[in-house]
Amino acid sequence: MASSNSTDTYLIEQTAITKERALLVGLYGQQTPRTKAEEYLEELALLTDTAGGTVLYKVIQNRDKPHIGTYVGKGKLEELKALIKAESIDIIIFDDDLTPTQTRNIERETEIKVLDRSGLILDIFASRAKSSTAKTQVELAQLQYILPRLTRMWTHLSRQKGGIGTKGPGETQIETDRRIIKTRIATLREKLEKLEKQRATQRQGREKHPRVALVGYTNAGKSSLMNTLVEAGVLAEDRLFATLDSTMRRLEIGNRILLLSDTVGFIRKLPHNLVESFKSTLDEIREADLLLHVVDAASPYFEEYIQVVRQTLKEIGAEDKNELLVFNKVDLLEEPYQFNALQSDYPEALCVSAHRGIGMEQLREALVEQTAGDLEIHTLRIPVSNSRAIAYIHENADVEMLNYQEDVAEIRFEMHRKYAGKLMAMLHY
Ligand SMILES: Nc1nc2c(ncn2[C@@H]2O[C@H](COP(=O)(O)OP(=O)(O)OP(=O)(O)O)[C@@H](O)[C@H]2O)c(=O)[nH]1
Ligand SMILES: [Mg+2]
Repeated sequence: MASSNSTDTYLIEQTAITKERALLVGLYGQQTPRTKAEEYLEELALLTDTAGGTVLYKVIQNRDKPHIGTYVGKGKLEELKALIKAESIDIIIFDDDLTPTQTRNIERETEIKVLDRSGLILDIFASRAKSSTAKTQVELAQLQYILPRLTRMWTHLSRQKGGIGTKGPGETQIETDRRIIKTRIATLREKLEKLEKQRATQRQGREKHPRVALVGYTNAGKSSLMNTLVEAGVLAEDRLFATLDSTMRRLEIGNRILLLSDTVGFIRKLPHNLVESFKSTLDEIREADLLLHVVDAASPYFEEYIQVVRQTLKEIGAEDKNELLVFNKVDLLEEPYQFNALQSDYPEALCVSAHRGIGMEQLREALVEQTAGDLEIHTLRIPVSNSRAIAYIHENADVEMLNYQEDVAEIRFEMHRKYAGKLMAMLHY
């Protein structure tokens, strides 16, 4: 922070090249202490930067609850208007979600673009989505976000899609827009269902190995860790939400094969629509046998991040999974006591550095150990006439030995326990 011109307003930086000159606004009070509110704004600034904007000012106001009509109070809004004029601010971004009324009022008063945290996160997701699935998921989330907020911000979009929804008799523009959006939402849902079916087909045959999903707060180093473990060539960047698509790779450790997936990072106040729309990406997490929870050990806020990740896992119905906690970036810990404190506070966790390759051997061992319970070794004698059961074993297990003795096949294999029930049923026919 370069200087402050009032107790609540900070000048962040004055850069020569400015794209969107942004002003960030948050509140502190009984529920959110000032230091917390400042930390949230810091994160909002990172998000703004990721979206390509330049943060000029951060403003926080002492208010227990947002003003029902304008989020900040009347006096503060006047101050903001003056600041916007004086500094040619292009966009004002709020740390909490705004109601449609608040958005409308603030837009009218300030005459600049108004965005809230969810809207900003959606923008970032939209600009980063590459695969067809990610693009579809983001568009669905955006439309669900826009639907209840239809104000004049939507009118330019409906003009773009002019041909699709011609205005029916007696309908207002907003009703027409709503209809267009609802139709589009239905189409996107159908498309996602189709993509989901394709994914399920591609997945067949890969199921015989235990699955491990990398989860964690955004920027914790999940993709970097995946790259170090399997040389996956996944994009890792000092940006929020570098990863939107899940990537799956085989990880061979000794004679054990695991399937490792990299997934989208979590963040505080992740928009609910986004979590819902990313269902198929998040399925990788729900279907995993083990969650490798990556934590940025060098972040002063890592304890809160752990809670945010666990809370989000709960929201997506993955809270009962086995979890292996891994502190990454330990190369950045400057003092030995920081390292010791981590180890005594989280004795079950591992300390690693994806960059320096520290702790990789222990991590590999832990992965084998923690997924071993999912695999069972069986030796069976099966009549060769039961070709269905034999084929099922070949498809879903690692066959270690196979001997044919007249009309019986003796077979030893390692199989995930989830297939045992179905195999037993086949053997009894
Ligand atoms: N010093 C240090 N930096 C690391 C380490 N691991 C990752 N990083 C850096 O942390 C940043 C984020 O890494 P990513 O691997 O993209 O993190 P991610 O968890 O996949 O992030 P998202 O996909 O955005 O959720 C990058 O700048 C990495 O270079 C580490 O062990 N040490
Ligand atoms: Mg990543």
